[in-house]
Amino acid sequence: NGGGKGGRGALIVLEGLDRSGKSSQCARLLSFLEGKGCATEGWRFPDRDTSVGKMISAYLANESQLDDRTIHLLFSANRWEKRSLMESKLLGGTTLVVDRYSYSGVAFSAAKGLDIGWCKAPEVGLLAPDLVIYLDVQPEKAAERGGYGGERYERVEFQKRVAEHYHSLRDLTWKVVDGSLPMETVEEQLRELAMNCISECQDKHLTNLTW
Ligand code: 2DT
Ligand code: MG
Repeated sequence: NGGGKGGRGALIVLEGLDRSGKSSQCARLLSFLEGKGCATEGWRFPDRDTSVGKMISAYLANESQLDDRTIHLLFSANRWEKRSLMESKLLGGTTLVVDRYSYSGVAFSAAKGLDIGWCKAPEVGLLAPDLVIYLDVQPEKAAERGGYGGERYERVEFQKRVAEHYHSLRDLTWKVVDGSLPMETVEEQLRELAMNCISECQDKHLTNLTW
């Protein structure tokens, strides 16, 4: 692993609006860390491969309709079903670079008008990230980036409300990176944040989200 001391891996989460560059930056960070000889895996939520994930994917594609609270709990269940694997990977020394996590869960559902405390409740007890990188891009700018893919939530007015909720979730583990900077500049900042995090968390215990 990163520091070669046999410590645990880091849980690194990337968050941001749709088209903020998360997926591209996750891929770049992953290959950088692999190149450094660091045991790393790229994960994403929703994980559309599980049976819960397939229900979520159908909902996002507008192929099914679900009550707002029901879909919220499915997104959360999709993280819970991966929790034990996540824990064993991290304890085994593998760093996970995760594209979206509980913050997406809360920000997107709260943007629909659900109570934020209610949205946070099912996330309590999931593993707490060591580092959350928020790729900050104006909703209008994100929308200009080659447009959206046509899934549910991909509308600029909705994304503006999501951005406000993301803002209210920021805490000490968050690093806000200006996602409107050139890709290479963003990439460089992420590398440094990730490397620091990996070496710092080796001797730290894993903790749970408390909220
Ligand atoms: P992707 O475009 O990244 O596949 O996300 N979402 C995501 C939620 O509403 N709740 C969640 O818990 C998560 C992880 C964000 C698909 C959409 O799903 C939203 C965008
Ligand atoms: Mg999307």
